[in-house]
Order: sequence, then structure tokens, then C-alpha cells
Amino acid sequence: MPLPKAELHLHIEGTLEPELAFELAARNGVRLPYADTDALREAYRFADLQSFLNLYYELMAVLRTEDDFADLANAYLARAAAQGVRHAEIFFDPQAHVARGVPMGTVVEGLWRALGESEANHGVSTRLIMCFLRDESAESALLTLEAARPYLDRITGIGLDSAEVGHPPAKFREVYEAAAALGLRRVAHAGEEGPPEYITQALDVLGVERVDHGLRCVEDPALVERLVRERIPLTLCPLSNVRLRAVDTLADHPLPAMLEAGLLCTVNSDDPAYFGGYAGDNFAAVHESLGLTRDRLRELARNSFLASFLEDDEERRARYLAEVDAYEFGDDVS
Ligand code: ES4
Ligand code: ZN
Repeated sequence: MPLPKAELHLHIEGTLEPELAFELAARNGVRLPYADTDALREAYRFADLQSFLNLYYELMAVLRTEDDFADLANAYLARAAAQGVRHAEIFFDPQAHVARGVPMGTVVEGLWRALGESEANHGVSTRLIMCFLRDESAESALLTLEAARPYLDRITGIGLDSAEVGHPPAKFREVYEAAAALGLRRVAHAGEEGPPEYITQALDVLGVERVDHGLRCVEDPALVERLVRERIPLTLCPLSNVRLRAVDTLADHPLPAMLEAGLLCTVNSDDPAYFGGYAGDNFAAVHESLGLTRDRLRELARNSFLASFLEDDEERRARYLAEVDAYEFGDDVS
């Protein structure tokens, strides 16, 4: 049995495995420019974030109906449960779908069909986080928040993703203020490819409670000190960082030093279908390549529940934390 954990950095569109992509393409009469699943997997050699995003947006063409989004989310939740995920806070990118003519309602209703039954079907509690594409305009983000108004009872928070460099957090001040006024929780990708100042901006201008990635904080000791002092959680994604070349190899990842510095780190999978692994695979990888001890892995699992948006269900959080404390590692670590 794997270590119980929460997944806090997971793009549902990034869980689209090649097999399901071809199945949905056939169902919807969409032609994919790849001969088969092997040819598609061959395309998974990324030079950076943008080269990944190009493929990520291209493959979304197969997602058209509520059924498609429900099937996608159910497939993810089954895999996550098998890797010890007990709670998942799931990102989705409505603008990428609305731009292709798929309405917001189709996306949210479809995802919700899977998420609403996830506890019963998979034993995984869930939250939904709507991300804005930072390479789109601030106006488009505001229109997206407006379009989401009928569905806000199912949306816990907002995030910010896609191409980071050249699109600083401050560009989205207005929509984050509007979201806060609506009672939505706030996170943002910052410091994945972008500089440490983007992390500071996400905190000071957008009021984020959690930073997605935050990897490049290590370049600024004063920022690290602040993140430690304010107990700001970071949702790190080690296998993603390797695939997108944020680090040379997993052995070079700063996670051990970040934990040593007292940062509230969590380990997550980002886009598992593309980056070679789900949550448990990321835990196993940092154990093997970075030599993180079982105590450190337990700390990472505890952190994931401490950093999760479970303020409306503290009983559940306490239950999950007790599961982590009672967990006994076997020979296999994940
Ligand atoms: C993403 Cl790894 C990553 N970074 C930024 N935006 C994203 N959207 C999906 N995966
Ligand atoms: Zn991400």
C-alpha cells in the first residue's frame, strides 16, 4: 500500500494518456496527426515549457463532450487512488476549451460527474481549481471568471498557468481581486521558468495562498526566508522539472535543500501523462534519485494535507494526517 498523500498540482488535461486520446479521437471523429500511440509518445521530447504546451493544447482537440471530460477525470482518479492519493485538487483550463467551441458548462458538468462521485468510486476527495491562461489577456481572464459564475459552487479556487516568461502575475491583479471578493481561494504558477520576482508578485499582488512550482525561489535567499516564515506551501513537480529542463537531472533537483531550509514543500505530478509519472511515481523518484529518507517522505505527505484547501472539512484533514502518521513503509516506497 502506498503512502497516503494529497495531489495539489495536477492539470486534468495533462492526464490524457495516448490510449485515451486515440479512443476519444475515434469517438468524436477527430483526426490526430500521429499514426498510433507509439508515434505520439515519440513526440514527448520537450525542450522547454512552450514545446510541451504546444502538444498539450493540440491533443485537447479530442475533448468535446461532457462524457469526454468525465471519462478523463475518472481515468485520472482511478490511477491516483492506486498511487495513494486520498485527496486531489484538480486544475482545469476553461479558456483552452471555450476557444475551441466547447462551452464552460460542458467542461465543468463533465468533470463534476466524475469528481462528485469520486469519494464513492475511488475513495478520493476532490476540489476543482479553475486556471487562467497567462498568455491570454487580462480581459479574457475576467470574461472567463464571469462565464464561471453559474458553476462557482463547484469551484474552490483559481490558478494561473501556461507560458510564464513575459506574463508576470501582476497582469492579473484585477481578476484575482474579483475572485477573492467571490470567496475563491487563490494559487498561481510562479518561478517554474520565470524569475523569483514573479513569486513575490504572486504573493503581494495576487494574494496567493500557495505557489505552484516556486522552484526558482532558491535563487533568492531573502525570498526563501520569507516563504519559510509565512509558511507558504510550494507545489513542486520533480518529474515535470526534469522533462521540461528546469533541472538537468532529477539528482540535481533542489528539493532536499529546500526541505532542509524549512520550506513547506509538496511533491506533485503536474501533467502525469506527459512527464512520466503520477503522484506515487514522483515520490518513488525523489526517494531513489535524491535519497530522501522515509521520514522526509512522510513529511512531504503531511505537508500535502496541511497545504490542501480542506478548511471546510478539518475533520477530514485530521483523519488523513492520522493515516500518514500511522503508515508503515514496506520495501517499495511510493
Ligand atoms: C503546465 Cl508544467 C505547466 N506549466 C505551466 N502551465 C501548464 N499547464 C499545464 N501544464
Ligand atoms: Zn502546472
